[in-house]
Amino acid sequence: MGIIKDKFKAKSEIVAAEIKDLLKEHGNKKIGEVTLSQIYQGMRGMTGLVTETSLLDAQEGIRFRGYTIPELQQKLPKAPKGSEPLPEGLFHLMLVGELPSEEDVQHITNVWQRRSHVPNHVFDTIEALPVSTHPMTQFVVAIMALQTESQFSKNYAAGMNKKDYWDAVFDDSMDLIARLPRVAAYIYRRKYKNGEHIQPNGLLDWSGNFAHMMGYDDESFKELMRLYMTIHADHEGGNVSAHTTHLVGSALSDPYLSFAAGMNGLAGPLHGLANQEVIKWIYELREEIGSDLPSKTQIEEYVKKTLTEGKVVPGYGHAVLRKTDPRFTAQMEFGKKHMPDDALVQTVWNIYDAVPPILQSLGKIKNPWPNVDAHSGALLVHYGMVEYEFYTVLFGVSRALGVLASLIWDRALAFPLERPKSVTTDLVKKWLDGKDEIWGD
Ligand code: HAX
Repeated sequence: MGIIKDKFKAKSEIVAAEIKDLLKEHGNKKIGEVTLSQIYQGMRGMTGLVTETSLLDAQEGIRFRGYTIPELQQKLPKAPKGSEPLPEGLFHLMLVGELPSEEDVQHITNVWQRRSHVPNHVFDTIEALPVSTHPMTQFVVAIMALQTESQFSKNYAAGMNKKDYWDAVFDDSMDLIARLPRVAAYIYRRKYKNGEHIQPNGLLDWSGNFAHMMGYDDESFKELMRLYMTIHADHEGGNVSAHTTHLVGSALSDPYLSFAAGMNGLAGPLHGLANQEVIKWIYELREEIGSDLPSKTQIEEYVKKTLTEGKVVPGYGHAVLRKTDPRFTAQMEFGKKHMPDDALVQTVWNIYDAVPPILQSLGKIKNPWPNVDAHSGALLVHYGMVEYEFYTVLFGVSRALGVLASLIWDRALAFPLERPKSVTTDLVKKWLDGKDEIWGD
Protein backbone atom coordinates (compact mmCIF):
# COMPACT_ATOMS: atom_id res chain seq x y z
CA MET A 1 0.00 0.00 0.00
CA GLY A 2 3.14 2.19 0.34
CA ILE A 3 2.84 4.42 -2.73
CA ILE A 4 -0.62 5.91 -2.15
CA LYS A 5 -0.15 6.04 1.62
CA ASP A 6 3.21 7.83 1.35
CA LYS A 7 1.76 10.29 -1.14
CA PHE A 8 -1.13 11.02 1.21
CA LYS A 9 1.17 11.44 4.22
CA ALA A 10 3.35 13.99 2.41
CA LYS A 11 0.33 15.90 1.13
CA SER A 12 -1.56 15.92 4.43
CA GLU A 13 1.44 17.21 6.37
CA ILE A 14 1.63 20.22 4.06
CA VAL A 15 -2.10 20.93 4.35
CA ALA A 16 -2.08 20.49 8.14
CA ALA A 17 0.75 23.06 8.41
CA GLU A 18 -1.13 25.46 6.11
CA ILE A 19 -4.30 25.19 8.20
CA LYS A 20 -2.33 25.81 11.39
CA ASP A 21 -0.91 29.04 9.94
CA LEU A 22 -4.24 30.03 8.47
CA LEU A 23 -6.01 29.66 11.83
CA LYS A 24 -3.25 31.47 13.66
CA GLU A 25 -3.62 34.48 11.42
CA HIS A 26 -7.32 34.44 10.51
CA GLY A 27 -8.99 32.21 13.11
CA ASN A 28 -11.29 34.98 14.36
CA LYS A 29 -12.58 36.08 10.95
CA LYS A 30 -16.38 35.74 10.60
CA ILE A 31 -17.79 33.53 7.87
CA GLY A 32 -21.38 34.71 7.38
CA GLU A 33 -24.25 34.90 9.85
CA VAL A 34 -26.66 32.36 11.23
CA THR A 35 -30.39 33.10 11.05
CA LEU A 36 -33.18 31.74 13.18
CA SER A 37 -34.68 30.05 10.09
CA GLN A 38 -31.43 28.20 9.51
CA ILE A 39 -31.29 26.65 12.96
CA TYR A 40 -34.93 25.54 12.71
CA GLN A 41 -34.83 24.46 9.07
CA GLY A 42 -32.04 22.02 8.51
CA MET A 43 -29.09 24.45 8.62
CA ARG A 44 -29.41 25.16 4.87
CA GLY A 45 -26.57 27.31 3.58
CA MET A 46 -24.89 27.47 6.97
CA THR A 47 -21.17 26.91 6.49
CA GLY A 48 -19.93 24.75 9.35
CA LEU A 49 -17.70 22.03 7.98
CA VAL A 50 -14.47 21.52 6.08
CA THR A 51 -14.46 18.70 3.53
CA GLU A 52 -11.47 18.56 1.21
CA THR A 53 -12.58 15.98 -1.34
CA SER A 54 -15.28 17.85 -3.29
CA LEU A 55 -17.25 21.09 -3.45
CA LEU A 56 -20.85 21.64 -4.55
CA ASP A 57 -21.95 24.73 -6.43
CA ALA A 58 -25.71 25.37 -6.48
CA GLN A 59 -25.73 26.34 -10.17
CA GLU A 60 -22.99 24.16 -11.58
CA GLY A 61 -23.10 20.99 -9.46
CA ILE A 62 -20.30 18.96 -8.00
CA ARG A 63 -16.57 19.42 -8.58
CA PHE A 64 -14.16 16.83 -7.25
CA ARG A 65 -10.94 18.66 -6.35
CA GLY A 66 -11.87 21.25 -8.94
CA TYR A 67 -12.92 18.85 -11.72
CA THR A 68 -16.47 18.53 -13.08
CA ILE A 69 -17.94 15.16 -14.04
CA PRO A 70 -17.37 15.68 -17.82
CA GLU A 71 -13.76 16.64 -17.05
CA LEU A 72 -13.32 13.49 -14.98
CA GLN A 73 -14.77 11.42 -17.83
CA GLN A 74 -12.09 12.91 -20.03
CA LYS A 75 -9.11 12.95 -17.69
CA LEU A 76 -9.33 9.89 -15.44
CA PRO A 77 -7.81 6.58 -16.60
CA LYS A 78 -10.23 4.04 -18.11
CA ALA A 79 -10.45 0.25 -18.28
CA PRO A 80 -8.94 -1.32 -21.44
CA LYS A 81 -11.31 -0.42 -24.35
CA GLY A 82 -13.53 1.43 -21.87
CA SER A 83 -14.65 5.05 -22.04
CA GLU A 84 -15.91 5.66 -18.48
CA PRO A 85 -13.58 6.72 -15.65
CA LEU A 86 -12.29 4.15 -13.19
CA PRO A 87 -13.43 5.13 -9.66
CA GLU A 88 -10.00 4.08 -8.40
CA GLY A 89 -8.76 7.23 -10.17
CA LEU A 90 -11.39 9.41 -8.53
CA PHE A 91 -10.39 8.01 -5.14
CA HIS A 92 -6.76 8.95 -5.85
CA LEU A 93 -7.85 12.43 -6.86
CA MET A 94 -10.03 12.92 -3.76
CA LEU A 95 -7.37 11.56 -1.43
CA VAL A 96 -4.22 13.27 -2.67
CA GLY A 97 -5.68 16.08 -4.76
CA GLU A 98 -3.87 15.10 -7.96
CA LEU A 99 -5.02 13.40 -11.14
CA PRO A 100 -3.66 9.86 -11.18
CA SER A 101 -1.55 8.16 -13.84
CA GLU A 102 -2.56 4.76 -15.25
CA GLU A 103 -0.01 3.24 -12.86
CA ASP A 104 -1.50 5.01 -9.85
CA VAL A 105 -4.88 3.56 -10.72
CA GLN A 106 -3.49 0.08 -11.27
CA HIS A 107 -1.79 0.33 -7.87
CA ILE A 108 -5.09 1.14 -6.15
CA THR A 109 -6.87 -1.66 -8.03
CA ASN A 110 -4.15 -4.06 -6.86
CA VAL A 111 -4.32 -2.85 -3.25
CA TRP A 112 -8.09 -3.28 -3.17
CA GLN A 113 -7.84 -6.71 -4.81
CA ARG A 114 -5.29 -7.82 -2.21
CA ARG A 115 -7.29 -6.55 0.74
CA SER A 116 -10.72 -7.76 -0.35
CA HIS A 117 -10.97 -10.92 1.75
CA VAL A 118 -14.22 -11.00 3.75
CA PRO A 119 -14.16 -13.23 6.86
CA ASN A 120 -16.73 -16.01 7.05
CA HIS A 121 -18.46 -14.66 10.14
CA VAL A 122 -19.65 -11.69 8.05
CA PHE A 123 -21.49 -14.01 5.65
CA ASP A 124 -22.83 -15.98 8.65
CA THR A 125 -24.14 -12.74 10.15
CA ILE A 126 -25.93 -11.83 6.91
CA GLU A 127 -27.36 -15.36 6.75
CA ALA A 128 -28.80 -14.93 10.26
CA LEU A 129 -31.17 -12.25 8.92
CA PRO A 130 -34.44 -13.16 7.19
CA VAL A 131 -33.95 -13.04 3.39
CA SER A 132 -36.82 -10.53 3.29
CA THR A 133 -34.69 -7.99 5.23
CA HIS A 134 -34.18 -4.81 3.21
CA PRO A 135 -30.80 -4.92 1.41
CA MET A 136 -29.68 -1.68 3.09
CA THR A 137 -30.29 -3.24 6.52
CA GLN A 138 -28.32 -6.33 5.48
CA PHE A 139 -25.56 -4.04 4.19
CA VAL A 140 -25.28 -2.08 7.44
CA VAL A 141 -25.39 -5.24 9.56
CA ALA A 142 -22.60 -6.72 7.41
CA ILE A 143 -20.47 -3.58 7.82
CA MET A 144 -20.96 -3.82 11.56
CA ALA A 145 -19.96 -7.50 11.47
CA LEU A 146 -16.79 -6.47 9.61
CA GLN A 147 -15.89 -4.12 12.45
CA THR A 148 -14.10 -7.03 14.17
CA GLU A 149 -11.35 -6.33 11.62
CA SER A 150 -10.76 -2.70 12.63
CA GLN A 151 -7.10 -1.97 13.12
CA PHE A 152 -7.96 1.48 14.45
CA SER A 153 -10.00 0.16 17.38
CA LYS A 154 -7.35 -2.49 18.19
CA ASN A 155 -4.56 0.09 18.10
CA TYR A 156 -6.61 2.55 20.15
CA ALA A 157 -7.22 -0.08 22.82
CA ALA A 158 -3.47 -0.72 22.86
CA GLY A 159 -2.76 2.97 23.52
CA MET A 160 -2.07 4.40 20.06
CA ASN A 161 -0.45 7.84 19.87
CA LYS A 162 -2.87 10.42 18.41
CA LYS A 163 -0.30 11.20 15.68
CA ASP A 164 -0.93 7.71 14.30
CA TYR A 165 -4.74 7.89 14.11
CA TRP A 166 -4.75 8.75 10.42
CA ASP A 167 -2.53 5.77 9.61
CA ALA A 168 -4.92 3.24 11.15
CA VAL A 169 -7.96 5.01 9.65
CA PHE A 170 -6.21 4.85 6.28
CA ASP A 171 -5.70 1.08 6.58
CA ASP A 172 -9.25 0.43 7.79
CA SER A 173 -10.71 2.59 5.03
CA MET A 174 -8.77 0.80 2.31
CA ASP A 175 -9.80 -2.59 3.72
CA LEU A 176 -13.42 -1.55 3.96
CA ILE A 177 -13.57 -0.16 0.41
CA ALA A 178 -11.88 -3.32 -0.85
CA ARG A 179 -14.42 -5.55 0.89
CA LEU A 180 -17.68 -3.72 0.19
CA PRO A 181 -18.27 -5.03 -3.36
CA ARG A 182 -18.00 -8.65 -2.14
CA VAL A 183 -20.40 -7.96 0.74
CA ALA A 184 -22.89 -6.11 -1.47
CA ALA A 185 -22.76 -8.75 -4.21
CA TYR A 186 -23.29 -11.45 -1.58
CA ILE A 187 -26.44 -9.68 -0.36
CA TYR A 188 -27.70 -9.31 -3.95
CA ARG A 189 -27.16 -12.96 -4.87
CA ARG A 190 -28.54 -14.13 -1.54
CA LYS A 191 -31.74 -12.14 -1.81
CA TYR A 192 -32.47 -12.32 -5.52
CA LYS A 193 -30.48 -15.19 -7.08
CA ASN A 194 -31.25 -18.13 -4.76
CA GLY A 195 -28.00 -17.69 -2.87
CA GLU A 196 -25.95 -18.79 -5.90
CA HIS A 197 -22.78 -16.80 -5.28
CA ILE A 198 -20.09 -15.87 -7.78
CA GLN A 199 -16.43 -15.87 -6.82
CA PRO A 200 -14.44 -12.67 -7.37
CA ASN A 201 -12.27 -12.33 -10.48
CA GLY A 202 -8.83 -11.18 -9.34
CA LEU A 203 -8.00 -9.74 -12.76
CA LEU A 204 -10.78 -7.16 -12.90
CA ASP A 205 -10.92 -3.56 -11.70
CA TRP A 206 -12.96 -2.75 -8.57
CA SER A 207 -16.25 -1.93 -10.38
CA GLY A 208 -15.81 -4.58 -13.08
CA ASN A 209 -15.32 -7.21 -10.40
CA PHE A 210 -18.34 -5.91 -8.49
CA ALA A 211 -20.50 -6.23 -11.64
CA HIS A 212 -19.09 -9.73 -12.20
CA MET A 213 -19.85 -10.88 -8.64
CA MET A 214 -23.43 -9.63 -8.94
CA GLY A 215 -23.76 -11.73 -12.11
CA TYR A 216 -23.43 -9.04 -14.80
CA ASP A 217 -20.56 -9.74 -17.18
CA ASP A 218 -21.80 -7.58 -20.04
CA GLU A 219 -19.00 -5.08 -20.78
CA SER A 220 -21.42 -2.18 -21.08
CA PHE A 221 -22.91 -2.95 -17.63
CA LYS A 222 -19.34 -2.87 -16.27
CA GLU A 223 -18.93 0.53 -17.91
CA LEU A 224 -22.16 1.65 -16.25
CA MET A 225 -20.82 0.47 -12.87
CA ARG A 226 -17.59 2.47 -13.41
CA LEU A 227 -19.59 5.60 -14.18
CA TYR A 228 -22.07 4.90 -11.37
CA MET A 229 -19.34 4.31 -8.77
CA THR A 230 -17.64 7.54 -9.86
CA ILE A 231 -20.58 9.93 -9.89
CA HIS A 232 -22.15 8.75 -6.61
CA ALA A 233 -18.90 8.86 -4.63
CA ASP A 234 -19.05 12.30 -3.03
CA HIS A 235 -21.18 15.45 -2.83
CA GLU A 236 -19.22 17.66 -0.44
CA GLY A 237 -19.60 17.30 3.32
CA GLY A 238 -23.07 18.41 4.41
CA ASN A 239 -25.25 15.68 2.89
CA VAL A 240 -26.61 13.18 5.40
CA SER A 241 -24.32 10.22 4.61
CA ALA A 242 -21.13 12.29 4.45
CA HIS A 243 -21.96 14.42 7.44
CA THR A 244 -22.95 11.42 9.57
CA THR A 245 -19.78 9.50 8.74
CA HIS A 246 -17.74 12.60 9.61
CA LEU A 247 -19.68 13.31 12.82
CA VAL A 248 -19.49 9.76 14.15
CA GLY A 249 -15.82 9.57 13.18
CA SER A 250 -15.16 12.69 15.22
CA ALA A 251 -15.87 10.64 18.36
CA LEU A 252 -12.96 8.43 17.19
CA SER A 253 -15.40 5.69 16.29
CA ASP A 254 -13.47 3.58 13.77
CA PRO A 255 -14.18 3.68 10.01
CA TYR A 256 -16.51 0.67 10.15
CA LEU A 257 -18.69 2.24 12.86
CA SER A 258 -18.60 5.64 11.17
CA PHE A 259 -19.40 4.38 7.70
CA ALA A 260 -22.22 2.12 8.97
CA ALA A 261 -23.76 5.20 10.60
CA GLY A 262 -23.49 7.11 7.32
CA MET A 263 -25.18 4.24 5.50
CA ASN A 264 -28.12 4.37 7.90
CA GLY A 265 -28.57 7.95 6.73
CA LEU A 266 -28.23 7.00 3.07
CA ALA A 267 -31.07 4.52 3.63
CA GLY A 268 -33.56 7.37 4.14
CA PRO A 269 -36.04 8.15 1.29
CA LEU A 270 -35.10 11.84 1.17
CA HIS A 271 -31.47 10.81 0.56
CA GLY A 272 -30.11 7.65 -1.12
CA LEU A 273 -33.28 5.55 -0.91
CA ALA A 274 -34.80 7.99 -3.42
CA ASN A 275 -33.19 5.88 -6.18
CA GLN A 276 -35.46 2.93 -5.35
CA GLU A 277 -38.44 5.22 -4.83
CA VAL A 278 -38.09 6.64 -8.34
CA ILE A 279 -38.40 3.26 -10.04
CA LYS A 280 -41.18 2.18 -7.69
CA TRP A 281 -43.03 5.39 -8.51
CA ILE A 282 -42.62 4.88 -12.29
CA TYR A 283 -43.80 1.25 -12.03
CA GLU A 284 -46.88 2.40 -10.13
CA LEU A 285 -47.52 5.06 -12.76
CA ARG A 286 -47.23 2.49 -15.56
CA GLU A 287 -49.57 0.12 -13.76
CA GLU A 288 -52.16 2.80 -13.12
CA ILE A 289 -52.34 3.88 -16.75
CA GLY A 290 -51.67 0.42 -18.24
CA SER A 291 -48.84 1.47 -20.55
CA ASP A 292 -45.07 1.15 -20.60
CA LEU A 293 -44.66 4.55 -22.21
CA PRO A 294 -46.92 7.09 -20.48
CA SER A 295 -47.63 10.30 -22.37
CA LYS A 296 -46.63 13.72 -21.04
CA THR A 297 -50.25 14.42 -20.02
CA GLN A 298 -50.51 11.11 -18.17
CA ILE A 299 -47.24 11.87 -16.34
CA GLU A 300 -48.46 15.35 -15.42
CA GLU A 301 -51.69 13.95 -13.99
CA TYR A 302 -49.78 11.37 -11.97
CA VAL A 303 -47.42 14.02 -10.58
CA LYS A 304 -50.38 16.12 -9.47
CA LYS A 305 -51.95 13.07 -7.83
CA THR A 306 -48.69 12.34 -5.98
CA LEU A 307 -48.57 15.91 -4.69
CA THR A 308 -52.27 15.88 -3.70
CA GLU A 309 -51.63 12.75 -1.65
CA GLY A 310 -49.01 14.69 0.33
CA LYS A 311 -46.04 12.79 -1.07
CA VAL A 312 -42.83 13.99 -2.70
CA VAL A 313 -41.96 13.36 -6.34
CA PRO A 314 -38.88 11.19 -5.88
CA GLY A 315 -35.71 12.16 -7.74
CA TYR A 316 -36.63 15.85 -7.91
CA GLY A 317 -35.42 18.70 -5.73
CA HIS A 318 -32.24 19.25 -3.77
CA ALA A 319 -31.15 20.99 -0.59
CA VAL A 320 -28.26 22.79 -2.34
CA LEU A 321 -28.50 22.37 -6.13
CA ARG A 322 -30.65 24.82 -8.10
CA LYS A 323 -30.17 23.32 -11.58
CA THR A 324 -30.36 19.90 -13.22
CA ASP A 325 -27.87 17.69 -11.40
CA PRO A 326 -24.84 17.01 -13.66
CA ARG A 327 -24.93 13.47 -12.32
CA PHE A 328 -28.39 13.17 -13.93
CA THR A 329 -27.00 14.57 -17.18
CA ALA A 330 -24.05 12.15 -17.18
CA GLN A 331 -26.47 9.24 -16.88
CA MET A 332 -28.71 10.68 -19.58
CA GLU A 333 -25.68 10.79 -21.90
CA PHE A 334 -24.93 7.18 -21.05
CA GLY A 335 -28.55 6.28 -21.87
CA LYS A 336 -28.40 8.10 -25.21
CA LYS A 337 -25.24 6.23 -26.12
CA HIS A 338 -26.17 2.73 -24.97
CA MET A 339 -29.99 2.44 -24.95
CA PRO A 340 -31.74 5.37 -26.66
CA ASP A 341 -34.85 3.29 -27.47
CA ASP A 342 -35.43 1.81 -24.02
CA ALA A 343 -39.02 2.63 -22.94
CA LEU A 344 -38.17 3.08 -19.25
CA VAL A 345 -35.21 5.34 -20.02
CA GLN A 346 -37.41 7.36 -22.38
CA THR A 347 -39.99 7.64 -19.61
CA VAL A 348 -37.32 9.11 -17.32
CA TRP A 349 -36.62 11.71 -20.02
CA ASN A 350 -40.35 12.42 -20.48
CA ILE A 351 -40.68 12.89 -16.72
CA TYR A 352 -37.80 15.37 -16.95
CA ASP A 353 -39.93 17.26 -19.45
CA ALA A 354 -43.11 17.16 -17.40
CA VAL A 355 -42.15 17.55 -13.74
CA PRO A 356 -40.14 20.81 -13.35
CA PRO A 357 -42.92 23.19 -14.54
CA ILE A 358 -45.41 21.58 -12.14
CA LEU A 359 -43.06 21.76 -9.16
CA GLN A 360 -42.15 25.32 -10.12
CA SER A 361 -45.83 26.30 -10.24
CA LEU A 362 -46.25 25.38 -6.55
CA GLY A 363 -44.03 28.33 -5.69
CA LYS A 364 -42.46 26.75 -2.62
CA ILE A 365 -40.00 24.24 -4.06
CA LYS A 366 -36.56 25.80 -4.35
CA ASN A 367 -35.25 23.37 -6.95
CA PRO A 368 -37.70 21.75 -9.41
CA TRP A 369 -34.91 19.94 -11.30
CA PRO A 370 -33.91 16.26 -11.22
CA ASN A 371 -31.18 14.93 -8.95
CA VAL A 372 -28.90 11.90 -9.41
CA ASP A 373 -31.57 9.44 -8.27
CA ALA A 374 -34.06 10.36 -10.99
CA HIS A 375 -32.08 8.47 -13.60
CA SER A 376 -29.96 5.70 -12.11
CA GLY A 377 -32.60 2.97 -11.73
CA ALA A 378 -33.74 3.01 -15.36
CA LEU A 379 -30.21 2.28 -16.59
CA LEU A 380 -29.92 -0.67 -14.21
CA VAL A 381 -33.31 -2.08 -15.25
CA HIS A 382 -32.12 -2.00 -18.88
CA TYR A 383 -29.45 -4.58 -18.03
CA GLY A 384 -31.90 -6.74 -16.09
CA MET A 385 -31.19 -5.44 -12.60
CA VAL A 386 -34.84 -4.90 -11.76
CA GLU A 387 -34.61 -5.43 -7.99
CA TYR A 388 -34.96 -1.78 -7.05
CA GLU A 389 -34.73 -2.30 -3.28
CA PHE A 390 -31.05 -3.09 -3.91
CA TYR A 391 -30.21 0.19 -5.64
CA THR A 392 -29.27 2.15 -2.52
CA VAL A 393 -26.64 -0.51 -1.71
CA LEU A 394 -24.93 0.32 -5.03
CA PHE A 395 -25.03 3.99 -4.03
CA GLY A 396 -23.55 3.05 -0.64
CA VAL A 397 -20.62 1.11 -2.11
CA SER A 398 -19.76 4.17 -4.20
CA ARG A 399 -20.30 6.66 -1.38
CA ALA A 400 -17.62 4.83 0.65
CA LEU A 401 -14.98 6.31 -1.66
CA GLY A 402 -15.76 9.91 -0.78
CA VAL A 403 -16.71 9.67 2.86
CA LEU A 404 -13.80 7.42 3.77
CA ALA A 405 -11.28 9.56 1.86
CA SER A 406 -12.69 12.46 3.92
CA LEU A 407 -12.47 10.49 7.16
CA ILE A 408 -8.77 9.86 6.51
CA TRP A 409 -8.33 13.63 6.03
CA ASP A 410 -10.31 14.33 9.21
CA ARG A 411 -7.85 12.35 11.31
CA ALA A 412 -4.76 13.58 9.42
CA LEU A 413 -5.87 17.16 10.10
CA ALA A 414 -6.63 16.25 13.72
CA PHE A 415 -10.17 17.62 13.53
CA PRO A 416 -11.69 17.52 17.03
CA LEU A 417 -14.93 16.06 18.34
CA GLU A 418 -17.82 17.76 16.55
CA ARG A 419 -20.23 19.34 18.99
CA PRO A 420 -22.34 22.30 17.80
CA LYS A 421 -24.48 24.27 20.24
CA SER A 422 -28.24 23.69 20.36
CA VAL A 423 -30.91 25.88 21.97
CA THR A 424 -34.50 25.47 23.14
CA THR A 425 -37.47 27.39 21.74
CA ASP A 426 -37.93 28.76 25.21
CA LEU A 427 -34.47 30.30 25.05
CA VAL A 428 -35.18 31.62 21.55
CA LYS A 429 -38.34 33.37 22.86
CA LYS A 430 -36.47 34.88 25.80
CA TRP A 431 -33.72 36.07 23.49
CA LEU A 432 -36.31 37.66 21.17
CA ASP A 433 -37.82 39.45 24.17
CA GLY A 434 -34.36 40.71 25.08
CA LYS A 435 -34.53 38.77 28.35
CA ASP A 436 -31.68 36.39 27.80
CA GLU A 437 -28.13 37.46 27.58
CA ILE A 438 -26.44 34.08 27.43
CA TRP A 439 -27.21 33.81 23.75
CA GLY A 440 -27.24 37.42 22.68
CA ASP A 441 -25.37 39.25 19.97
N1 HAX B 1 -41.76 16.77 -4.47
C1 HAX B 1 -42.69 17.38 -3.68
N2 HAX B 1 -42.39 18.35 -2.81
C2 HAX B 1 -41.12 18.74 -2.73
C3 HAX B 1 -40.11 18.19 -3.51
C4 HAX B 1 -40.47 17.15 -4.41
N3 HAX B 1 -39.58 16.52 -5.17
N4 HAX B 1 -38.95 18.79 -3.22
C5 HAX B 1 -39.21 19.69 -2.25
N5 HAX B 1 -40.53 19.66 -1.95
C6 HAX B 1 -41.22 20.42 -0.92
C7 HAX B 1 -40.61 20.14 0.44
O1 HAX B 1 -41.11 18.92 0.95
C8 HAX B 1 -41.04 21.38 1.21
O2 HAX B 1 -42.40 21.23 1.51
P1 HAX B 1 -43.03 21.82 2.89
O3 HAX B 1 -42.69 23.28 2.90
O4 HAX B 1 -44.46 21.51 2.77
O5 HAX B 1 -42.34 21.09 4.00
C9 HAX B 1 -40.90 22.47 0.16
O6 HAX B 1 -41.01 21.82 -1.11
C10 HAX B 1 -39.60 23.24 0.21
O7 HAX B 1 -38.55 22.32 0.11
P2 HAX B 1 -37.13 22.77 -0.48
O8 HAX B 1 -36.59 23.85 0.40
O9 HAX B 1 -37.24 23.03 -1.93
O10 HAX B 1 -36.27 21.42 -0.35
P3 HAX B 1 -35.48 20.86 0.91
O11 HAX B 1 -34.11 21.42 0.88
O12 HAX B 1 -36.24 21.02 2.17
O13 HAX B 1 -35.44 19.29 0.59
C11 HAX B 1 -35.13 17.33 -0.67
C12 HAX B 1 -34.61 18.72 -0.37
C13 HAX B 1 -34.13 16.63 -1.58
C14 HAX B 1 -35.26 16.54 0.62
C15 HAX B 1 -36.50 17.46 -1.38
O14 HAX B 1 -36.35 18.16 -2.60
C16 HAX B 1 -37.18 16.14 -1.65
O15 HAX B 1 -37.85 15.62 -0.75
N6 HAX B 1 -37.03 15.53 -2.88
C17 HAX B 1 -37.58 14.25 -3.19
C18 HAX B 1 -36.73 13.12 -2.60
C19 HAX B 1 -35.40 13.00 -3.32
O16 HAX B 1 -35.32 12.94 -4.55
N7 HAX B 1 -34.31 12.90 -2.54
C20 HAX B 1 -32.95 12.74 -3.09
C21 HAX B 1 -32.13 14.02 -3.02
C22 HAX B 1 -30.73 13.86 -3.55
C23 HAX B 1 -29.97 12.90 -2.72
O17 HAX B 1 -29.62 13.10 -1.58
N8 HAX B 1 -29.74 11.76 -3.27
O18 HAX B 1 -29.25 10.74 -2.55
